[in-house]
Amino acid sequence: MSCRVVVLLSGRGSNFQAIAEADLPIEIVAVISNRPQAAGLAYARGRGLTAVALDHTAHADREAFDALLADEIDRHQPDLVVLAGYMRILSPAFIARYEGRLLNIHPSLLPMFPGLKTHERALAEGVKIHGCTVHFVTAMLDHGPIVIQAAVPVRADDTADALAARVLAQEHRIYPQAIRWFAEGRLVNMHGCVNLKDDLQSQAVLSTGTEL
Ligand code: NHR
Ligand code: GAR
Repeated sequence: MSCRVVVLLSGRGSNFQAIAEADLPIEIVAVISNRPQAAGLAYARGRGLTAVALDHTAHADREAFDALLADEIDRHQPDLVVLAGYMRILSPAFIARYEGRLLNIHPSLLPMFPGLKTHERALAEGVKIHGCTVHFVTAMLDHGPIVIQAAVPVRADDTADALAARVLAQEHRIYPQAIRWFAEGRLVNMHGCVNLKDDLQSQAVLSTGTEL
């Protein structure tokens, strides 16, 4: 029985595309966007997937919109909900309903740079390493348990766009990996930290303290 996945997005959908094109043991049962014009929805339709637009601008209050969103998600009975460039903060009631089966990809090495404009802020701080993080979503914005991260160098002449593109290539690598682990039942949450079940290599690394 394969893992039923609902994807939430707001825009371009390149992370969704990377997930859809990876050979994963999942079934994408619906793609939902809060923006009707999102390119990610058109891509979903082109692949013959169920694509749903739920326009948040038609709903004044966040809780009411999130309740409609949850009703739509639940129609598809997902095992996992993935945020792939979903740009709306989710209310606590929504998070409580999906906690433990809700993943996000964030374009920074959390806990550095939670929130928006991460690449601009990384350049402004002069960090030499930047990257991306897949984490379980909790009510505390961008602070849920971390599943996997990837790092990229920051170059002296970088622009936010150049840096974003370097990070994005890594997002497209680590998000499918994290979803594979989830689908295989290999992610174990230990006191707010995620471990990988039966990961002999990292256990060996932990026991010797040597780097990979
Ligand atoms: N919701 C909760 N409760 N917790 C998280 O960790 C969440 C979340 C919703 C989305 C993705 C996130 C990111 O990876 C995410 C994580 C949007 C905003 C934001 O400020 C912040 C973080 C994230 C996504 N959104 C504005 C808002 O008022 C709208 C901005 C816009 O529409 O462009 O919701 O960074
Ligand atoms: C990605 O870089 C993702 O990490 C980021 O938005 C981009 C979406 O691109 N997410 C956030 O900033 C969440 N606040 P995509 O639509 O092409 O996947």
